[in-house]
Formats: sequence, structure tokens, C-alpha cells
Amino acid sequence: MDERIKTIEGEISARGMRFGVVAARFNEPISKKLADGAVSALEAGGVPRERVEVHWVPGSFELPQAAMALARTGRYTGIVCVGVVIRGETPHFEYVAREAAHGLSRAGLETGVPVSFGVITSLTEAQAWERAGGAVGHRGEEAARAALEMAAWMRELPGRRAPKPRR
Ligand code: DLZ
Repeated sequence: MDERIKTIEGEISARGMRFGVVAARFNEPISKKLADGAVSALEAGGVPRERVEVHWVPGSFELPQAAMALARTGRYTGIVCVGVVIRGETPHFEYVAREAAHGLSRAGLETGVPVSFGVITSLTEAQAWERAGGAVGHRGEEAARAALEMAAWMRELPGRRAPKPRR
């Protein structure tokens, strides 16, 4: 890498940060696993347990509204959203998954607060378990690390006046 190029990365340092985890209750045994993994990954990244709040909503369709509402409080440095959308026999899956992805992206872009996407979209329940700490990774932990990195990166942005998280 050319040393003259200034490189800014979200060096993980969680000092003073506060996170919200929003979890969708639909397919609860799996989403609980995602939420627990997200909290553990935030703690492992240096966020004290008392600076992490978990909020439950009915389903993944409701994640964006909750994320937007939390982000607008100005209280959180980042928001980690987890849910499990499993394909059924009708196209319902497409609507829920699409709106969750689109809405969470919008919540992050409109508020400037990092909002991460830890929503599993799978064809079967077995595939969902594999992505909740099984053979194919842990979407909750990954989403937590992504939110942490983005929050750290935003804090490093030159000229950015980061809002101080309220107590
Ligand atoms: C209704 C519904 C269905 C069929 N499937 C899922 C799913 O796989 N994952 C999920 O998180 N939520 C599902 N929901 C619930 C919707 O997200 C939402 O809570 C309801 O449509 C009420 O708005």
C-alpha cells in the first residue's frame, strides 16, 4: 500500500459506545440465538453489557420501524438487527425479506446511525440453524461486528461531528 494514501478503517474500539439490538420474535428459538450472539460479540468487542439493550419486535417486517425509532433517539452509536425469514408456501417470504432489507438500509442512510442486517433468509429451518451458530456461521455475531466497525469508522471520519450518545 502506498504510504501517502491515508487509510481510514473502523479500528474496533468501543469506548463510550452504546448499542441497541433489535430482534424479531418470529422463528424465536433461532432469532434468540442470533440476539444472544450479537450481545456476546458486542461484549467481546469491548462494549460493556450495561451499554447494550435488546428490543423485541413481532417479526422481521417490524425491524426497520424499530431501528429507525431507536436511531432517531440519538442514544445509540449503532443498531444491530436480527431476524429469521424462512420461505413458506406463499410469496410472503419475499415481501418480508425485501422490506426488512430495504427498510434497514434506509434507517441507516437516513439517520446516519450504523444499522446492520443480521437477518437470515433461508429456504428451510435447517439452513437457518446453520447460519445461527452452525456450520455456516453466525449472522447475529457478524452483524454485531459490522455495526461496531461502522460505528468506529464513522467516529474516525475527518470533519465529522459525531453526536454524543445520551446517557
Ligand atoms: C407473517 C410472517 C411470515 C409468514 N413469515 C415470517 C418469517 O419467516 N420471518 C419473520 O421474521 N416474520 C414473518 N412474518 C411476520 C412479519 O414479519 C410481520 O410481523 C407480520 O406480517 C405483521 O406485520
